Amino acid sequence: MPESTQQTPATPQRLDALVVGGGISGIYQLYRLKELGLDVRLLEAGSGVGGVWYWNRYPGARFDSESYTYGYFFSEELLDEWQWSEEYAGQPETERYLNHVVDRFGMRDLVLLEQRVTSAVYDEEAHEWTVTTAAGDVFRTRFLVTALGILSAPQFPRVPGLEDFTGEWHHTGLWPDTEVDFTGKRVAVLGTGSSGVQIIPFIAERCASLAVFQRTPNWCTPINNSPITPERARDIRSRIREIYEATQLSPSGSMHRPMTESSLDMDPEERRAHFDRLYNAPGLTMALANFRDVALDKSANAALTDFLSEKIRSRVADPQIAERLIPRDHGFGQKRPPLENGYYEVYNRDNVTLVSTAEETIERFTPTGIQTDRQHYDVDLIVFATGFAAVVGSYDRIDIRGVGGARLADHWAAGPRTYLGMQSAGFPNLFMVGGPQSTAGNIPRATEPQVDVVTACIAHMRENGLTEVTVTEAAEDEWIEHVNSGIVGTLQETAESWAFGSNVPGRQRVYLLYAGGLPQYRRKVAEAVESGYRGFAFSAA
Ligand code: NA7
Repeated sequence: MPESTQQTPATPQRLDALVVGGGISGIYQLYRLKELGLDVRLLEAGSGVGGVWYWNRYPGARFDSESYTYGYFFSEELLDEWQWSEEYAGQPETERYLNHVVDRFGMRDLVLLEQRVTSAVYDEEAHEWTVTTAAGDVFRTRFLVTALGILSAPQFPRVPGLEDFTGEWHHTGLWPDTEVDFTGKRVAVLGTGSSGVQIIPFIAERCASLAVFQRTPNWCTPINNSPITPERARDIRSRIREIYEATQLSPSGSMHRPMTESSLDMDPEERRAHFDRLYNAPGLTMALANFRDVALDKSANAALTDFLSEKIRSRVADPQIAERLIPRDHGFGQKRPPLENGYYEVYNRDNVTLVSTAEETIERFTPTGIQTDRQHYDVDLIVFATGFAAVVGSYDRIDIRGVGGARLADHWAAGPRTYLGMQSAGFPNLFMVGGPQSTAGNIPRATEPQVDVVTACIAHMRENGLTEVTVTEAAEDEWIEHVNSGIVGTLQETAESWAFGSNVPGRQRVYLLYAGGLPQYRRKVAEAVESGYRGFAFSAA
């Protein structure tokens, strides 16, 4: 008999729940559902766990949040045994931590690697999702939880010719597991967001020459990182519950809270001294523990950007280069400010050139480098630090179909529609953690309440013999109105940033996150749950 050319469909693996995404939120969700006694698996596209901390393994990648506020808080034993080596730990340490957690809590066998989900289709009769991966595996699950990450769909410039380039190229968000050698090479970096600002000093010290292609400068402030001594580690451990409580009161889920005083009421000298203290303080203090009016009032913001412009001028020797590094299109905090370590001094080196793509347009990549409308840059290696199709980009990569075969992409055509950032109408039993219209900031603290609610909701359904949970369009409308009310009138609203999808050509400008802060978000979620899952509709088969 001739061999059949038809592929035998894979026999679906049946599960109670499936988590998609093996980053910090997905791992926590897996832990909680396993604890609940569910037959659960986690699918991860990478060949290791870690999410952002797996994919972004470029040199210089590190936390912007304090290490000890980023980790998990669900186990006293874990808190006892894990000590972070630095206030802002580097990527390798975070990846080790997440692997440690997976092993420590017996989750390794529940994680299926190199399983990129391509489609998820809801079966209305069975109240189950059919999930298919690029590897051809098929899963049937009652509950589907997506923990895809808000910055996980890498974005490349829409410039032709990359396939002709004969050198090496890498995206910071797809960095290889093997060492990239910059020694003696002519390198180009495109992009000066958080990733570019972290990797550029590392490359500059090693390469023969570096051309940094900057589209828009950012307001970068020093990270002021330091090692955590054993004494400091003991102190942190003794205060860890207090630290956790502080994260719950902070809008960003961090150690920081904005000051209520007005900066404009201050004497200019006093205000300057205050900004100087923040500049020399660690991490995102400048962004998150500043006067509240800096985020709301143009003149308050201008006082700060004047201060920061002077800092840039004092650190960059060539006045013309310094001026190019000063942002003109946005104030401080309107876009996520990168943290830096020696970034501005890079431009004092003889082997570094700053190319402003506002003045000099990139026309194409060539076999030997980058052609602008002014000249050709001969390079051996190109680094794309060009960011991500944020928040919804990772959902766009999966064909998600709900009731009646409706596509999630169509439901979200005019911008994401969710209730509490956790469910979309017409997509029952599908939960999102760290999805659109939910808080960002310190991600594990932001997604923790969502994971806890998903877990509680599933437990509630199992206890009561319920097979389906969904939300209404009215609940979505209410949430969207609430989301918009948190961003309207802020200075953030007027800047072009990935939080509005502005970095993706052709994408409708709509706010993708939740600006109301973590305490308010937690309150909203708690209110919904305590009032009997208001906004959710349950049914039993
Ligand atoms: P970001 O912050 O989105 O930065 C991407 C950078 O790449 C930014 O400077 C962009 O300029 C630049 N970019 C994008 N497209 C181009 C083209 N076509 N040409 C030149 N430059 C370009 O991503 P990161 O990875 O740095 O950081 C992501 C988040 O990680 C960050 O917000 C923190 O939360 C941690 P633009 O400003 O769009 O003009």
